[in-house]
Amino acid sequence: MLLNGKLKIAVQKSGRLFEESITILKSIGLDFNEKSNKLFALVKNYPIEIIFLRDDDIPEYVQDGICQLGMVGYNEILEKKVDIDLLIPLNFGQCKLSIAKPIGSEINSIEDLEGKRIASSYPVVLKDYLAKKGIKCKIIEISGSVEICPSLDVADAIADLVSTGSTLKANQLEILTDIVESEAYLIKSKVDISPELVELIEKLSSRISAYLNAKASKYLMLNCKRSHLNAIISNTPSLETPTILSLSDPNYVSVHSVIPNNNIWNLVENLKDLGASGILITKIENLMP
Ligand code: PRT
Ligand code: ZN
Repeated sequence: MLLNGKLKIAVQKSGRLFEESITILKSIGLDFNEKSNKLFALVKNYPIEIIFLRDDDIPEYVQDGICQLGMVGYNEILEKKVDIDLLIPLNFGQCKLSIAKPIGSEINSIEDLEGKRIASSYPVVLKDYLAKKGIKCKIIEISGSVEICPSLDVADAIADLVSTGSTLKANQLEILTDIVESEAYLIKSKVDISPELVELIEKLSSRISAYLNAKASKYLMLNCKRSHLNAIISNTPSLETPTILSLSDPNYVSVHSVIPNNNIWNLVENLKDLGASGILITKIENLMP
Protein backbone atom coordinates (compact mmCIF):
# COMPACT_ATOMS: atom_id res chain seq x y z
CA MET A 1 0.00 0.00 0.00
CA LEU A 2 1.49 3.33 -1.02
CA LEU A 3 0.71 6.89 -0.07
CA ASN A 4 0.30 7.67 -3.74
CA GLY A 5 -2.83 9.80 -3.89
CA LYS A 6 -4.94 6.90 -5.16
CA LEU A 7 -8.42 6.22 -3.82
CA LYS A 8 -8.29 3.34 -1.33
CA ILE A 9 -11.32 1.10 -0.82
CA ALA A 10 -11.31 -1.29 2.16
CA VAL A 11 -13.06 -4.63 1.68
CA GLN A 12 -13.11 -7.82 3.73
CA LYS A 13 -10.11 -10.05 2.97
CA SER A 14 -12.14 -13.26 3.21
CA GLY A 15 -15.43 -14.19 4.77
CA ARG A 16 -19.09 -13.52 4.26
CA LEU A 17 -18.73 -10.05 2.73
CA PHE A 18 -15.83 -10.77 0.36
CA GLU A 19 -17.57 -12.21 -2.72
CA GLU A 20 -20.37 -9.67 -2.92
CA SER A 21 -18.03 -6.72 -2.31
CA ILE A 22 -15.82 -7.87 -5.21
CA THR A 23 -18.86 -8.49 -7.44
CA ILE A 24 -20.12 -4.94 -6.89
CA LEU A 25 -16.72 -3.35 -7.53
CA LYS A 26 -16.27 -5.35 -10.75
CA SER A 27 -19.85 -4.70 -11.87
CA ILE A 28 -19.30 -0.94 -11.73
CA GLY A 29 -16.40 -1.22 -14.16
CA LEU A 30 -13.30 -1.57 -11.95
CA ASP A 31 -10.74 -3.86 -13.59
CA PHE A 32 -8.58 -5.66 -11.02
CA ASN A 33 -7.31 -9.09 -10.07
CA GLU A 34 -8.20 -9.81 -6.47
CA LYS A 35 -6.29 -13.09 -6.41
CA SER A 36 -2.70 -12.13 -7.22
CA ASN A 37 -1.97 -10.32 -3.93
CA LYS A 38 -4.38 -10.70 -1.04
CA LEU A 39 -3.14 -7.54 0.75
CA PHE A 40 -4.25 -5.14 -1.95
CA ALA A 41 -5.26 -5.09 -5.61
CA LEU A 42 -4.38 -2.38 -8.10
CA VAL A 43 -7.26 -1.23 -10.27
CA LYS A 44 -5.94 -1.04 -13.84
CA ASN A 45 -8.36 1.50 -15.29
CA TYR A 46 -8.77 4.01 -12.39
CA PRO A 47 -6.43 5.50 -9.75
CA ILE A 48 -7.82 3.10 -7.12
CA GLU A 49 -6.40 0.43 -4.79
CA ILE A 50 -8.59 -2.20 -3.12
CA ILE A 51 -7.25 -2.93 0.37
CA PHE A 52 -8.12 -6.33 1.92
CA LEU A 53 -8.67 -6.27 5.69
CA ARG A 54 -10.44 -8.13 8.49
CA ASP A 55 -13.95 -6.72 8.65
CA ASP A 56 -13.37 -5.61 12.27
CA ASP A 57 -10.59 -3.26 11.09
CA ILE A 58 -12.47 -1.62 8.20
CA PRO A 59 -14.46 1.00 10.21
CA GLU A 60 -11.33 2.42 11.86
CA TYR A 61 -9.23 2.41 8.65
CA VAL A 62 -11.97 4.51 7.05
CA GLN A 63 -12.48 6.76 10.09
CA ASP A 64 -8.72 7.47 10.19
CA GLY A 65 -8.60 8.26 6.46
CA ILE A 66 -6.18 5.41 5.63
CA CYS A 67 -8.91 4.24 3.25
CA GLN A 68 -11.42 6.75 1.86
CA LEU A 69 -14.13 4.16 1.23
CA GLY A 70 -15.04 0.83 2.82
CA MET A 71 -17.62 -1.93 2.54
CA VAL A 72 -18.55 -3.38 5.92
CA GLY A 73 -21.46 -4.57 8.05
CA TYR A 74 -23.48 -2.00 10.00
CA ASN A 75 -22.93 -4.19 13.11
CA GLU A 76 -19.16 -3.49 12.94
CA ILE A 77 -19.74 0.22 12.35
CA LEU A 78 -21.87 0.40 15.52
CA GLU A 79 -19.48 -1.73 17.55
CA LYS A 80 -16.47 0.43 16.68
CA LYS A 81 -18.43 3.67 17.33
CA VAL A 82 -16.71 5.31 14.38
CA ASP A 83 -17.36 8.75 12.97
CA ILE A 84 -17.79 8.08 9.24
CA ASP A 85 -20.36 8.83 6.52
CA LEU A 86 -22.80 6.01 5.78
CA LEU A 87 -23.16 6.32 2.00
CA ILE A 88 -25.19 3.42 0.58
CA PRO A 89 -26.84 0.32 2.07
CA LEU A 90 -25.52 -2.45 -0.19
CA ASN A 91 -28.32 -5.01 0.13
CA PHE A 92 -26.13 -7.94 1.17
CA GLY A 93 -24.76 -9.32 4.46
CA GLN A 94 -28.21 -9.02 6.05
CA CYS A 95 -28.43 -10.25 9.65
CA LYS A 96 -29.54 -9.03 13.05
CA LEU A 97 -27.80 -8.81 16.38
CA SER A 98 -30.06 -10.61 18.83
CA ILE A 99 -30.04 -11.72 22.43
CA ALA A 100 -30.71 -15.45 22.66
CA LYS A 101 -31.24 -17.74 25.63
CA PRO A 102 -31.34 -21.50 26.16
CA ILE A 103 -34.70 -23.01 25.21
CA GLY A 104 -36.60 -23.67 28.43
CA SER A 105 -34.44 -21.42 30.64
CA GLU A 106 -36.09 -19.22 33.27
CA ILE A 107 -35.19 -16.10 31.24
CA ASN A 108 -38.43 -15.10 29.54
CA SER A 109 -38.19 -11.33 29.22
CA ILE A 110 -35.38 -8.81 28.97
CA GLU A 111 -36.03 -7.86 32.62
CA ASP A 112 -35.12 -11.46 33.56
CA LEU A 113 -31.59 -10.71 32.26
CA GLU A 114 -30.90 -8.52 35.34
CA GLY A 115 -27.74 -9.81 37.07
CA LYS A 116 -27.17 -12.50 34.43
CA ARG A 117 -24.08 -13.21 32.29
CA ILE A 118 -24.32 -12.50 28.53
CA ALA A 119 -21.56 -13.63 26.16
CA SER A 120 -21.03 -11.57 23.01
CA SER A 121 -18.56 -10.45 20.36
CA TYR A 122 -20.44 -7.14 20.34
CA PRO A 123 -19.91 -5.84 23.90
CA VAL A 124 -20.21 -2.17 22.96
CA VAL A 125 -23.55 -2.46 21.16
CA LEU A 126 -24.84 -4.82 23.86
CA LYS A 127 -23.74 -2.50 26.69
CA ASP A 128 -25.50 0.48 25.04
CA TYR A 129 -28.66 -1.57 24.54
CA LEU A 130 -28.76 -2.81 28.16
CA ALA A 131 -28.04 0.69 29.49
CA LYS A 132 -30.97 2.06 27.44
CA LYS A 133 -33.22 -0.63 28.93
CA GLY A 134 -31.85 0.00 32.45
CA ILE A 135 -30.72 -3.61 32.89
CA LYS A 136 -27.45 -4.53 34.63
CA CYS A 137 -25.68 -7.65 33.36
CA LYS A 138 -22.19 -9.08 33.28
CA ILE A 139 -21.00 -8.91 29.67
CA ILE A 140 -18.51 -11.63 28.76
CA GLU A 141 -16.56 -10.66 25.67
CA ILE A 142 -15.92 -13.65 23.41
CA SER A 143 -14.39 -13.42 19.92
CA GLY A 144 -16.01 -16.52 18.36
CA SER A 145 -18.28 -19.54 18.95
CA VAL A 146 -20.45 -17.47 21.26
CA GLU A 147 -23.31 -19.96 20.86
CA ILE A 148 -21.65 -22.67 22.95
CA CYS A 149 -21.20 -20.41 26.02
CA PRO A 150 -24.54 -21.27 27.71
CA SER A 151 -23.97 -25.03 27.37
CA LEU A 152 -20.50 -24.61 28.92
CA ASP A 153 -22.08 -22.54 31.73
CA VAL A 154 -19.86 -19.61 30.74
CA ALA A 155 -22.95 -17.46 30.23
CA ASP A 156 -26.74 -17.47 30.82
CA ALA A 157 -27.52 -15.89 27.44
CA ILE A 158 -25.72 -14.62 24.34
CA ALA A 159 -25.89 -11.65 22.00
CA ASP A 160 -24.83 -12.67 18.50
CA LEU A 161 -25.52 -12.21 14.81
CA VAL A 162 -28.36 -14.29 13.42
CA SER A 163 -29.32 -14.79 9.79
CA THR A 164 -31.16 -18.09 9.22
CA GLY A 165 -31.36 -18.96 12.93
CA SER A 166 -30.05 -22.49 12.33
CA THR A 167 -26.94 -22.00 14.52
CA LEU A 168 -29.14 -20.97 17.45
CA LYS A 169 -31.38 -23.97 16.89
CA ALA A 170 -28.42 -26.37 16.69
CA ASN A 171 -27.30 -25.06 20.09
CA GLN A 172 -30.77 -25.27 21.71
CA LEU A 173 -31.03 -21.49 21.87
CA GLU A 174 -33.87 -19.15 20.94
CA ILE A 175 -34.17 -15.41 20.39
CA LEU A 176 -35.26 -13.37 23.39
CA THR A 177 -35.10 -10.01 21.62
CA ASP A 178 -33.47 -8.31 18.62
CA ILE A 179 -31.05 -5.45 19.27
CA VAL A 180 -30.37 -4.13 15.75
CA GLU A 181 -30.69 -5.12 12.09
CA SER A 182 -27.63 -5.00 9.89
CA GLU A 183 -26.47 -5.16 6.28
CA ALA A 184 -23.28 -4.16 4.49
CA TYR A 185 -22.78 -0.43 3.81
CA LEU A 186 -20.55 1.63 1.61
CA ILE A 187 -18.88 4.01 4.06
CA LYS A 188 -16.78 7.12 3.46
CA SER A 189 -14.08 8.79 5.50
CA LYS A 190 -14.64 12.26 6.96
CA VAL A 191 -10.90 12.98 6.78
CA ASP A 192 -10.00 15.55 4.07
CA ILE A 193 -10.20 14.02 0.60
CA SER A 194 -8.73 15.72 -2.50
CA PRO A 195 -11.24 17.20 -5.00
CA GLU A 196 -10.15 14.64 -7.65
CA LEU A 197 -10.89 11.75 -5.29
CA VAL A 198 -14.19 13.31 -4.18
CA GLU A 199 -15.21 13.39 -7.85
CA LEU A 200 -14.18 9.74 -8.27
CA ILE A 201 -16.12 8.75 -5.11
CA GLU A 202 -19.24 10.47 -6.49
CA LYS A 203 -18.86 8.58 -9.77
CA LEU A 204 -18.44 5.23 -7.98
CA SER A 205 -21.36 5.89 -5.60
CA SER A 206 -23.66 6.76 -8.47
CA ARG A 207 -22.61 3.58 -10.33
CA ILE A 208 -23.18 1.46 -7.22
CA SER A 209 -26.67 2.94 -6.80
CA ALA A 210 -27.37 2.21 -10.48
CA TYR A 211 -26.13 -1.38 -10.08
CA LEU A 212 -28.31 -1.91 -6.98
CA ASN A 213 -31.36 -0.35 -8.67
CA ALA A 214 -30.87 -2.63 -11.67
CA LYS A 215 -30.56 -5.69 -9.43
CA ALA A 216 -33.81 -4.79 -7.67
CA SER A 217 -35.69 -4.31 -10.96
CA LYS A 218 -36.67 -6.09 -14.15
CA TYR A 219 -37.62 -4.82 -17.63
CA LEU A 220 -41.13 -5.77 -18.71
CA MET A 221 -42.36 -5.76 -22.30
CA LEU A 222 -45.82 -6.82 -23.46
CA ASN A 223 -48.34 -6.27 -26.21
CA CYS A 224 -52.04 -5.58 -25.71
CA LYS A 225 -55.13 -4.20 -27.39
CA ARG A 226 -55.52 -0.44 -26.94
CA SER A 227 -58.82 -1.17 -25.19
CA HIS A 228 -56.94 -3.12 -22.47
CA LEU A 229 -54.19 -0.53 -22.03
CA ASN A 230 -55.64 1.37 -19.06
CA ALA A 231 -56.32 -1.77 -17.04
CA ILE A 232 -52.86 -3.13 -17.82
CA ILE A 233 -51.05 0.09 -16.93
CA SER A 234 -52.93 0.52 -13.68
CA ASN A 235 -52.04 -3.06 -12.68
CA THR A 236 -48.35 -2.75 -13.56
CA PRO A 237 -46.17 -1.53 -10.65
CA SER A 238 -43.98 0.62 -12.93
CA LEU A 239 -41.09 2.38 -11.21
CA GLU A 240 -41.35 5.17 -13.79
CA THR A 241 -43.98 6.13 -16.38
CA PRO A 242 -44.24 3.21 -18.82
CA THR A 243 -43.34 3.64 -22.48
CA ILE A 244 -46.22 2.98 -24.90
CA LEU A 245 -45.21 2.12 -28.47
CA SER A 246 -47.45 1.83 -31.52
CA LEU A 247 -47.46 -1.44 -33.43
CA SER A 248 -48.12 -2.09 -37.15
CA ASP A 249 -51.67 -3.12 -36.20
CA PRO A 250 -53.23 0.19 -34.99
CA ASN A 251 -55.47 -1.68 -32.54
CA TYR A 252 -52.44 -2.94 -30.60
CA VAL A 253 -49.69 -1.25 -28.55
CA SER A 254 -46.54 -2.41 -26.83
CA VAL A 255 -45.91 -1.45 -23.17
CA HIS A 256 -42.35 -1.25 -21.81
CA SER A 257 -41.76 -0.70 -18.14
CA VAL A 258 -39.25 -1.10 -15.29
CA ILE A 259 -40.81 -3.10 -12.46
CA PRO A 260 -39.68 -4.22 -8.98
CA ASN A 261 -37.98 -7.61 -8.94
CA ASN A 262 -40.51 -9.33 -6.70
CA ASN A 263 -43.79 -11.15 -7.13
CA ILE A 264 -43.03 -11.41 -10.86
CA TRP A 265 -44.97 -14.63 -11.51
CA ASN A 266 -48.20 -13.30 -9.96
CA LEU A 267 -47.82 -10.09 -11.96
CA VAL A 268 -47.33 -11.96 -15.26
CA GLU A 269 -50.38 -14.15 -14.62
CA ASN A 270 -52.46 -11.12 -13.69
CA LEU A 271 -51.38 -9.19 -16.81
CA LYS A 272 -52.19 -12.20 -19.01
CA ASP A 273 -55.68 -12.33 -17.47
CA LEU A 274 -56.04 -8.62 -18.30
CA GLY A 275 -55.33 -9.30 -22.01
CA ALA A 276 -51.55 -8.93 -22.30
CA SER A 277 -49.66 -11.16 -24.76
CA GLY A 278 -45.99 -11.70 -25.66
CA ILE A 279 -44.99 -10.86 -22.08
CA LEU A 280 -41.21 -10.64 -21.85
CA ILE A 281 -39.26 -9.97 -18.68
CA THR A 282 -35.52 -9.38 -18.82
CA LYS A 283 -32.66 -8.59 -16.48
CA ILE A 284 -31.40 -5.01 -16.30
CA GLU A 285 -27.62 -4.49 -16.31
CA ASN A 286 -27.66 -0.86 -15.24
CA LEU A 287 -30.32 1.59 -14.11
CA MET A 288 -29.20 5.20 -13.87
CA PRO A 289 -32.10 7.36 -12.62
O1 PRT B 1 -11.94 -12.59 9.39
P1 PRT B 1 -12.92 -11.50 9.59
O2 PRT B 1 -12.82 -10.84 10.93
O3 PRT B 1 -12.89 -10.54 8.43
O4 PRT B 1 -14.35 -12.20 9.46
P2 PRT B 1 -15.42 -12.60 10.60
O5 PRT B 1 -15.26 -14.06 10.85
O6 PRT B 1 -15.39 -11.66 11.73
O7 PRT B 1 -16.75 -12.27 9.86
P3 PRT B 1 -17.72 -13.10 8.89
O8 PRT B 1 -17.09 -13.25 7.56
O9 PRT B 1 -18.27 -14.32 9.57
O10 PRT B 1 -18.92 -12.03 8.84
C1 PRT B 1 -18.71 -10.78 8.29
C2 PRT B 1 -19.99 -9.96 8.37
O11 PRT B 1 -21.04 -10.68 7.71
C3 PRT B 1 -20.55 -9.73 9.76
O12 PRT B 1 -19.88 -8.69 10.46
C4 PRT B 1 -21.98 -9.34 9.43
O13 PRT B 1 -22.04 -8.00 9.02
C5 PRT B 1 -22.29 -10.23 8.21
N1 PRT B 1 -23.11 -11.41 8.54
C6 PRT B 1 -24.31 -11.70 7.96
C7 PRT B 1 -22.85 -12.39 9.43
C8 PRT B 1 -23.92 -13.29 9.38
N2 PRT B 1 -24.81 -12.84 8.45
C9 PRT B 1 -23.92 -14.46 10.22
N3 PRT B 1 -24.86 -15.24 10.18
N4 PRT B 1 -21.80 -12.61 10.25
C10 PRT B 1 -21.80 -13.72 11.02
N5 PRT B 1 -22.80 -14.63 11.04
C11 PRT B 1 -22.61 -15.82 11.94
C12 PRT B 1 -23.09 -15.55 13.37
O14 PRT B 1 -22.07 -14.94 14.12
C13 PRT B 1 -23.40 -16.98 13.86
O15 PRT B 1 -22.24 -17.64 14.27
O16 PRT B 1 -23.34 -16.93 11.49
C14 PRT B 1 -23.90 -17.65 12.58
C15 PRT B 1 -25.40 -17.54 12.55
O17 PRT B 1 -25.90 -17.79 11.27
P4 PRT B 1 -27.32 -18.49 11.07
O18 PRT B 1 -27.56 -18.47 9.61
O19 PRT B 1 -27.17 -19.91 11.62
O20 PRT B 1 -28.35 -17.71 11.86
ZN1 ZN C 1 -14.37 -10.04 11.97
